Amino acid sequence: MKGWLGNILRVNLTDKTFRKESFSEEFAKKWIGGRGFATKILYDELKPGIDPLGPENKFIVALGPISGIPAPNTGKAVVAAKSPLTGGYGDGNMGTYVSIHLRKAGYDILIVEGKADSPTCLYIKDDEVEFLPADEIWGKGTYDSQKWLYEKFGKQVGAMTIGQGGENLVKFAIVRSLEGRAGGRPGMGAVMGSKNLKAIVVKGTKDIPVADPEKMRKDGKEGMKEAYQTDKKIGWSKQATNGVLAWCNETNTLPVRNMRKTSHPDAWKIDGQRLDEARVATYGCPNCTFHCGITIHDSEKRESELDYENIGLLGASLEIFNLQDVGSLNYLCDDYGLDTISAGDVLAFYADAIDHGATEGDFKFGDAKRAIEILGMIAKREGVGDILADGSYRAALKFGNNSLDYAMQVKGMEISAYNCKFLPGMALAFGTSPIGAHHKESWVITYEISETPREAYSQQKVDKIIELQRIRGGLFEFIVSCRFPWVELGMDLNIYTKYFKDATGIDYTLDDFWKIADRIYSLMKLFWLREDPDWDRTRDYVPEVWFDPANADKEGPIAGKILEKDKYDEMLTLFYDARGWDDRGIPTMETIKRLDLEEEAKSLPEEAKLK
Ligand code: PTT
Repeated sequence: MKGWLGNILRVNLTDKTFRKESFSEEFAKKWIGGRGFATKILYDELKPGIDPLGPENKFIVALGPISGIPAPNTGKAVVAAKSPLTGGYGDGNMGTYVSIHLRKAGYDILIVEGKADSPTCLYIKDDEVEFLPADEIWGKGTYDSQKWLYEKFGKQVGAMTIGQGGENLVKFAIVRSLEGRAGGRPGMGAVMGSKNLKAIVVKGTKDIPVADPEKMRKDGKEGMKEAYQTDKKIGWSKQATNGVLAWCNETNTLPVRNMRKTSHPDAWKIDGQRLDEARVATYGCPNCTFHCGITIHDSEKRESELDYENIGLLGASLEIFNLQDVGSLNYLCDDYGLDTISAGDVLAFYADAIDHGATEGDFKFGDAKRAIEILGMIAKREGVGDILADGSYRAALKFGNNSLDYAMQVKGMEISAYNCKFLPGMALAFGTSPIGAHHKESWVITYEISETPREAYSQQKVDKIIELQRIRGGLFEFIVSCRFPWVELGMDLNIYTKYFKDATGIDYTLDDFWKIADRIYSLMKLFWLREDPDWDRTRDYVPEVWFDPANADKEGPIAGKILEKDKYDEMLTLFYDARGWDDRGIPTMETIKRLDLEEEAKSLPEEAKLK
C-alpha cells in the first residue's frame, strides 16, 4: 500500500499498553482517511449507549493519504470521538504538527482507549510509546501547557493539549495545538479530559512512502506556489476569514444579541479592516501557504488569534464591539480550551434567558467584564458556570420557561456565526450538518444570497447544500487537508484527485469521492439511529426562534421576514429524497446497498428498522 502507511497505533491508558495494528487496502479505499476512518472505527468499536465521558469512549486522531505531504495546506488532523455535547459522532479538523509527525512515526490512525489513573502525557516517538506524568501541567491553561511541552520535548514535535475546560469536562471543550489552532467542537477536549489525557506529543522521523514520489513532489510544489501567488494577487489573507463580518452585517446575517438581531451599527468596530489594522502577527498551520491566523493584543496585552467565528459570537452576538475585549474573551477560550463558537452562543443564551425572565442572574449583553468572569466559571464549573458548561441545550432544559426556543443549537451543538432567520438554505445546512450545527459542512450562505432568490425554499438550494457537504464535510475531511485553497482561492478540486493518485497510485474521480462522502454521511446517520432508535426528522430542525414571526427584524431590508416551518419541512423532504434517506432522515435500505453499508446496518437494533 502506498500513500497510506496502513498502520493504526492503539493505546490503552488504563493498563498503559500499546500495539501496532494494520488495516487492509480495502478499508483504506473504502474510507480514505480522517473522518472516514474515525466514523467507521467508532461505529464498529463503540457499544451504543456508552457514556461519552466514560472510559469506553475512544479518542481518535485520524489522518489521510496526503496528510503531512508537502502540498498546499496538508498539515491537518481529524480528532474524533463519541460527542459528550451531542451524543452522536463528533469530530473536528485542526492544524497541527501531530499530523506530520504521526505519519512520519508510521501511523495513519491513533486510537486512545481507557482512562489513565492520573494526569498523563502520551509521548509517541516512532515505534516507542511512553505514558508520562502530566501532574505539573494539570490545572494549567493551554498556553502554559504547550510551553511546558516544548521545553520538555523541544519544538520539533507535534503536540496537542487541553486546558481546564477539557479537564473539567466542559461539554464544548476543544483540543489545542500550535498556540493558535483549535479543533473538535463537539467536546473532543472533554473526551481527552475524561481519560486524564492532558497532552499528546509525537515525534516521527521516517519517510512517508508515496506511489510516485517525483510527481508528488512536483505537483505539490506547483500547488503550493499557485496558492501562494493567488493569495498574493487577491489579498485574501489580509483580513482572512474576518473579511466576512462586514458582509454579514450588510446582508443582515450577523448574529447579534443571541441572533435576535441581524446587524448592528457598531459592527465596523470589530470587522476585518479593524483587525488587520490591529494585527500583531500572522500564523498558519504546517504546510500552509497563505496564513489565516491574525493575532492582536487583547485588553491585557496578550496575543489573541481571531477568526470570524470567534469575533461573530464572542463579539457581535454578545453586543461587545470592542476588539480588545473580544480578544480577551477569545484568549481565555483558547487558554481554557473552550470552543469559541459554543462559548459565545452559550453566554448569549444566558444573557437572553435572563432578559426573558427564564432564569435570574447578573449578566447583560455588552458586559465584557462579566462575560470574562462567567467564562472562567464555565471552565471551572463554578456556580451557574456548571450549568452553562453543559451547553445551551442542557442549560435550556434546566432553565425551562420555553428557553429552549432560543438556545441557538442543533442536535445539542451551538450554531456558528450566521444568523439564518431569513436564510432557508443556510438554516437547512445547519439543520442537516451531521455533527450538530457547524458551518464546516456546507457554507451555502454566499451562494444563497448572491445566486438565488433569498426567500426560495428550492431544489436548487438543496442540491447546492449536498454538493458542498460532499466537498467540505466529505472530501476535505477524509483526505484531511485544509479546504481554504479551494474555497478561498478558488483552486480546482481536481488537484486532490491528482495528489491522491500521486500518493496512492489509485485513480479515483471526483464522483468516486462523492460516493465515499455519501457513505460517511450515511454511516454517521446510522450512528445516531443506533444511539436513538426513536430518531425523527425534528432532530434536523433549527431553533424555534428562527420560525417565530415575533422575532422577525422590525426594520431594515429583511423587516418582517422569518423562516416558515412548513416550507422548511418541505425542503427537508427534498433533501432526504436527494440523499436517498427516508422521512426520518435515515438512509433507506436501497441507499445502504448502493453505498456498501449492509454490514454496518446489521448492528442496528430491531426497532430501528430501515425502510
Ligand atoms: C472549527 C471552529 C472554527 S472554524 C473556528 S474559526 W474558522 C473557531 N476557532 C476557534 C479558536 O481559534 N479557538 C477556540 N478556542 N475555539 C475555536 N472554535 C472554532 O472552531 C483553522 C481554519 C479555519 S478558521 C477554518 S474555518 C477552516 N476549517 C477547516 C475545517 O474544518 N476542515 C478542513 N478540512 N479545513 C479547514 N480549514 C480552515 O481551518 P473544528 P483550525 Mg478547527 C483560535 O476544528 O472543531 O471544526 O472547529 O481548526 O486549525 O484552528 O482551523 O473561521
